[in-house]
Amino acid sequence: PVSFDWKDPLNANSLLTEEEQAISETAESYCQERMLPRVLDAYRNEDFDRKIIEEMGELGLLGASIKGYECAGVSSVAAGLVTRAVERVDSGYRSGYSVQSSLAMGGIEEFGAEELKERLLPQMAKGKLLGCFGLTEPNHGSDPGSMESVAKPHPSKEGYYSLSGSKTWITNSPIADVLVVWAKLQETGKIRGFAIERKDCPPGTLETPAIKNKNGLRASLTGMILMDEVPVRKENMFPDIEGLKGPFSCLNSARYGIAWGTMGALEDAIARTRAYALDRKQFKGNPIAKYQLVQKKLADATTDAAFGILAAYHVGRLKDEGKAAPEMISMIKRQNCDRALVNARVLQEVFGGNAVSDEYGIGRHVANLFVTQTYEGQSDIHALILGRAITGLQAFC
Ligand code: TGC
Ligand code: FAD
Repeated sequence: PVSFDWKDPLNANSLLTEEEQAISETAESYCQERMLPRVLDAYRNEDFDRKIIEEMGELGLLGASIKGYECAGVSSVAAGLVTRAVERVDSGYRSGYSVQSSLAMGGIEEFGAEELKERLLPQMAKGKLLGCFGLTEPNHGSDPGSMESVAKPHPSKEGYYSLSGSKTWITNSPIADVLVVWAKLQETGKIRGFAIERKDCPPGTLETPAIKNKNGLRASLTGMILMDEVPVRKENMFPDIEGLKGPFSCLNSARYGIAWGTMGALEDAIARTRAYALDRKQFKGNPIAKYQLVQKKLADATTDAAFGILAAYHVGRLKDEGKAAPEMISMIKRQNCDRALVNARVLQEVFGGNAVSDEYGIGRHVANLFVTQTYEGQSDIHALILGRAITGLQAFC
């Protein structure tokens, strides 16, 4: 008879090409051997080791699905497998990775002028330049279309725009070299994308203070972007895209990645819980894994992870065929983030009092997964995107 593997219950591995399996193995080994030993201290100290991005660059994992510009040009499924490997360790590390790969590099690749791509992307692929993506503002999160950041011709520098405004909750911003920022062009009132290069900003025009004391995603750096007449070369504005379509196109790739990533976090929560439940004995020396209520928690979580992986895999294949509608991505982003959070929270109970110790890792996943459910479109916002597609009626306002 065919045997059942609780680590891959529906044999999703059999759907992968040899190249995808090899990329997944490279990413999993790196993440388990090099990232995992760092995460507990990083989480405790709210610290992100920038060397991680350079190490991932050396392995060819950054911007992995981009073709050209010294990027690997792998399939969307392979890129998803890397994301899953990183988030198996920690959602914060996956955030730093996703923002670099999908939002900053992805945005520049999709919309930047050729000169900008050639200048920045190879350096970003090596991890020598770190990117961030500024869409959210203090007064406009779910509704970025109302943003207040503004770009206008620079009053004293010919060939430059001047950007003013503030962005908040921006992953990587405190140490980013390249800041992809969305602002309204004053002349037209339309949203445009700009690649700000920190090295070109005169003192006092750009500040990126860190947001400290987070109660989740502590292994990722988050900050603001405060712009006071930041000069940006006209060539650094994305030439042919205006409106929300620009940032949302970048978000399609990042949201797709989160659908894979959160399944990695859930799989790690399952593995940790299974090991703990087999080891911990209560009532007549029985391992708690023997009890039906504990087994149901593991069965529910394992089923949701297996379904979530197949859904992400399927949308990845459609994406490469140009057949993935944004609503499909909303569906898997919402479902996988929600199910990862709900299941991790239930699995946490299996650890009893030890769940409260950060040594067991489960509480870290629960706190992180709340954030994944919130950023890149909070789950209820994705429900409304789906509701609009189902009914033809928009319920946002
Ligand atoms: P709406 O009328 O729906 O759309 C405006 C224009 O945008 C186009 N569009 C899309 N294009 C491509 N892909 C998509 N997914 C698109 N969604 C919309 C649309 O076709 C339209 O184009 P056009 O040419 O007709 O102008 O705009 P709305 O203002 O009604 O939007 C409502 C809503 C709720 C859907 C949207 O604002 C939304 O998704 N809100 C959520 C905000 C969000 O996701 N923010 C993410 C910030 S980045 C982040 O969180 C990074 S965390 C990363 C990490 O650390 O891992
Ligand atoms: P709000 O928009 O104020 O929403 C609050 C609540 O109201 C939510 O539950 C929402 O679903 C609900 N709500 C809002 N409108 C409606 C409606 N019409 N109908 C029903 N319910 C509604 N942003 C970036 O641009 N770049 C980044 O790199 C980035 N990184 C982040 C990292 C972290 C750690 C965090 C926490 C956030 C990050 N964000 C980033 C911001 C993130 O995308 C926003 O927090 C998110 O989009 C929600 O916006 P908000 O926080 O302003 O919440």
